[in-house]
Amino acid sequence: MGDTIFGKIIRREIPADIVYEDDDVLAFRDLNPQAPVHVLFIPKQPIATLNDATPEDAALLGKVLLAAADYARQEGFAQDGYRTVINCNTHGGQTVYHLHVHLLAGRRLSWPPG
Ligand code: DGP
Repeated sequence: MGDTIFGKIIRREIPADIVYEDDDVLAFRDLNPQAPVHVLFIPKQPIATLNDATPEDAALLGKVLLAAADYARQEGFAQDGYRTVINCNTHGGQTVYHLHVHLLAGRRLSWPPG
């Protein structure tokens, strides 16, 4: 599994605005925010894309999603709502090949995406 910029963030080799961490999950603010709140939730154990996830990763992926939902509740925007996105490969717009969940909030988001 190739290392990515997110591996460097996990290992504190490069800085990031970390907002949540537990044994399995790390969350930090996106460098290029697309909404007033834009946080990336990642498994510390890297999975390149959603295509690479296996049934053994089910609990880990669940933890990543639940961490995002907990964060939304704690930050007070769960009721207004938010969007979670996992981009996969080229057509999905994935640029960092360490699976991550985008959590976008703080404004009404348009749908469908472009
Ligand atoms: P995606 O396009 O789905 O692969 O999203 C990758 C996101 O990662 C993109 O929104 C920008 C963000 N990003 C890339 N490099 C860095 C970095 O070094 N630090 C932080 N905080 N975010 C980054």
